[in-house]
Amino acid sequence: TTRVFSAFQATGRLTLGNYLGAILPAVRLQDEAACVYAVADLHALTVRHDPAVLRARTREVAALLLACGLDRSVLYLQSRVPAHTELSYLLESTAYEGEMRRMIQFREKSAAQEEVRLSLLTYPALMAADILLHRADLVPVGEDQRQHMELTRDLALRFNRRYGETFVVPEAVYPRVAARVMDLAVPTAKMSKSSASEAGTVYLLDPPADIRRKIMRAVTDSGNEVRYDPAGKPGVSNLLALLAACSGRPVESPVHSSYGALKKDTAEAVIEALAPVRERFAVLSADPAELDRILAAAAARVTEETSGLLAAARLAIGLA
Ligand code: AQP
Repeated sequence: TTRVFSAFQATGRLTLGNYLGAILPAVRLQDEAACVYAVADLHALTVRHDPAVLRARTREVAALLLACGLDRSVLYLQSRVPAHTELSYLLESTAYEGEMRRMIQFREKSAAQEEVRLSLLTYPALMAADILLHRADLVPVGEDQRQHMELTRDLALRFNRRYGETFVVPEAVYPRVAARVMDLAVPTAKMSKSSASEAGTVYLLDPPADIRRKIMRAVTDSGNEVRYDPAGKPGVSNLLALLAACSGRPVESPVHSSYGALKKDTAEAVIEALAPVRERFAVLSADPAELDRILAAAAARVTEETSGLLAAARLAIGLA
């Protein structure tokens, strides 16, 4: 059977970008493959954080992923399986410093901070460890992870070549539409959890009125023609992609006579897509003990199922 893995950082509240770029594709893959998903709480330590907030966000992200429909997969917390950090070290010892410094995400995030944590630089090694630990064939991710996915494949190939066949070389799967959801207020920047622009970011738990307001105020382009053209019309194209992804219809169908009509349709489609998520999240939040039970059982299972791969990697690299 095909094996699927992906992870979601607990750096903030999950956004519509996370949902369309990775969560929805991950939900769909459950029908055809063995799926394992993680809340990447260790990755959340790569930028400034507040311990109490991280703990709360981690649980929120886990409950939200279940509410989104990832309830037919193994869902666990990354930090509960120490194999991730151990394998990450072996991959840090496979990767080169220059490779890490070239990563766009590192360059962008480090430029925006005064104190850059060392873990932000080594982030791609941990991400590669997450994926390779599970011998994943497929990794549903958004476009922003393309460079990290290529590095993951490079590290797997390099390790296999040097030390013997150990890792499965994974393939990324990007969604056909909405692989890169843009910020509604700044349509040339990706919508992001840790973005300063709350007005441009739709969070999965936003009440319908907030979603409607954010989309109705979305920055559009000059002119008035509704046409899918990401380079020339980033704002309008972003709305068309959101509408298509949320309604399951092709981009540019139906045809819209004005930006206003497009915004209205998009807002309603997004609200409708997220309504069941909000409802299921409310039910799950009422029973925190059940969430603990699910996460603990999953971590135990993952620890057991990944011990063989970790042992093989240790042996291959020369640890006695
Ligand atoms: N704007 C986006 N459009 C499409 N997909 C997206 N993803 C993130 N933003 C978009 C995808 O969501 C998955 C989980 O992302 P992550 O938690 O690993 O963090 P990220 O990629 O760094 O995304 P964020 O939301 O911008 O988080 P922060 O602000 O913490 O960096 C990934 O598959 C990602 O591609």
